[in-house]
Amino acid sequence: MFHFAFFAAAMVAPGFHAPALGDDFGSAAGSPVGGALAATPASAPLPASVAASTAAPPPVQQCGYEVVAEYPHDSSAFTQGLFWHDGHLYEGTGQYGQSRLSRVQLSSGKALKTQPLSDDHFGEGITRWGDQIIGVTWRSGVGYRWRLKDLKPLGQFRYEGEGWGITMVGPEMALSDGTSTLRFFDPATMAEQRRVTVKLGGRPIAMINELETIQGKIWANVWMSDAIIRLNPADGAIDQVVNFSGLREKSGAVGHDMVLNGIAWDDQGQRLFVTGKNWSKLYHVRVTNCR
Ligand SMILES: [Ca+2]
Repeated sequence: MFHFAFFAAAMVAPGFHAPALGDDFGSAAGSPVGGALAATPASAPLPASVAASTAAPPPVQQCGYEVVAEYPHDSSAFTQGLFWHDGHLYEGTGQYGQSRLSRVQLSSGKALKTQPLSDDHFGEGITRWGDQIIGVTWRSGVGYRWRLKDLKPLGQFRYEGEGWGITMVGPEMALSDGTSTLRFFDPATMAEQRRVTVKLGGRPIAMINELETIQGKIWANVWMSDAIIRLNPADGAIDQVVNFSGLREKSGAVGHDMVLNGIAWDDQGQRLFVTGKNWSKLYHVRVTNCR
């Protein structure tokens, strides 16, 4: 039977204060979703016209994980953005007065170079666009551009609403803002191009947080949960959920804010890295047992 028990566990986490998430996941965990998916084999043959007109939600794979390797992670880093480029991790962190962008050495977890944000900006997601790094902030409506090679600040831009996670998907920059909506921008002008609603079995899923583009799909943390979802950037439909239950405990994280957040993909080495806010470990993980 299709179930999302680990979402329920996240909903009752100490300090949890986001009933909207519970509503969404409560719906997703109910039998209508499971029944619909269980009754729809992945290979169900549908005429193209029917498939297009009904827009049935895709089957959703559930997966586990295994740890391939663990590395040190700066436990003062309130991880909000993470990506891999050319042999190094890049990390953006939050908290007022402590937000920064860093180039990080994988083996030591040490910052090789750091650039602070303004004290009145709460840092959020970061992504690479060519020879720039773009970053957003939580509630100030201000984004940053830095030069990739030396993290030199290149300027700022403005956007509407909150900033949570960002990732480049082809020529577009996807932005999450804590709702179920992903907005897509032209990274040159920051003009909004389009929006999608992230959905699981046809139901919106909110609290979409840190993002990563892997082989054309968007992977995302879901705030206050141990789940990482994979979705189609064209329509927002989730087609895979990876349950990272146990990793937070393994890392030694105990605070209620110290949740799984931060996904980086090393395309050349085909390595997936995950960590969490103020965790002392960063993990190279492999997704396993999908069903
Ligand atoms: Ca990322």
